[in-house]
Amino acid sequence: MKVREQKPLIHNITNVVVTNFTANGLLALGASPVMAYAREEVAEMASLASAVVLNIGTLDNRIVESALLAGKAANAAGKSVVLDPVGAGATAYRTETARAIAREVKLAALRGNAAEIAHVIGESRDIKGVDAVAGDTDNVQLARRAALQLGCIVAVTGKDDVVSDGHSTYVISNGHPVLTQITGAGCLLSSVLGAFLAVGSDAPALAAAEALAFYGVAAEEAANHMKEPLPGSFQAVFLDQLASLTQERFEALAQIAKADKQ
Ligand code: ATP
Ligand code: TZP
Ligand code: MG
Ligand code: MG
Repeated sequence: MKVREQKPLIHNITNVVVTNFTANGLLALGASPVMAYAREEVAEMASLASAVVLNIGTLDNRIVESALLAGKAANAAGKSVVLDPVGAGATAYRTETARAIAREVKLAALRGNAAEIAHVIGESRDIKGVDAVAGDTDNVQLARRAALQLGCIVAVTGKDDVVSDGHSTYVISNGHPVLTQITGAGCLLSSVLGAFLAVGSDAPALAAAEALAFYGVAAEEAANHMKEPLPGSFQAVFLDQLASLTQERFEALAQIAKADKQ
């Protein structure tokens, strides 16, 4: 696994809920996390890093300013930027901020639940705080539309995940329902996606699909190692699986299907 070999430095500007879980998850995966928020240093840190992950989970004006500075510095240095638009659609401030970042920063990837992605591209969907409300939305078409509109990879996650760059689209059917009981499962996934994009690929949309599948397989394996996958102990076993899942086991269990008509 290239992330374990290259140990990319991932600069996260994230929320106060998930900071520790994100850092530990990236370390378990084999990447190197750093959280840096001050406007005096974010551009420098973003240029040093292999990828920048921007997350608006607990935003305020200083964070937004830092996110824009870091995103633009990463663009100038040719580093990948991932945006997690946590809660876009829940409040006008979140929606506007996510759209402003997507407008002003050249994103490599946007990752969120269906409601968040829909709101970033000016559509509407039900959202409850930062959590999606289950519905029968067509996430394949949503991911395609969003990717074409924003000109980046879009990952719409939920029971099944969809990754699209507007041309190639993949459906990933790995994962485990207990992930919905862990705050930060999505936020950590956005940072894991940043790590997979940071190590470079000829086919970034496929690399993004592999990031989501790797995460989902690690969750399945963790649950299989437990008598009962309850949220508290699952978190620890899940981190263990991010660290120990082998390439062979991953390839045997990954469920990545191409959604495009052949
Ligand atoms: P939300 O706040 O709506 O839960 P999120 O940002 O936490 O969104 P999710 O969509 O929950 O992100 O995705 C995080 C991980 O959880 C992904 O790997 C996804 O595949 C997985 N996941 C989410 N729901 C399920 C489910 N019902 N069954 C299996 N895996 C799931
Ligand atoms: N409130 C603001 S950010 C946050 C909460 C609960 C964490 C959301 O994390 P995730 O990964 O979307 O579940
Ligand atoms: Mg969640
Ligand atoms: Mg989320």
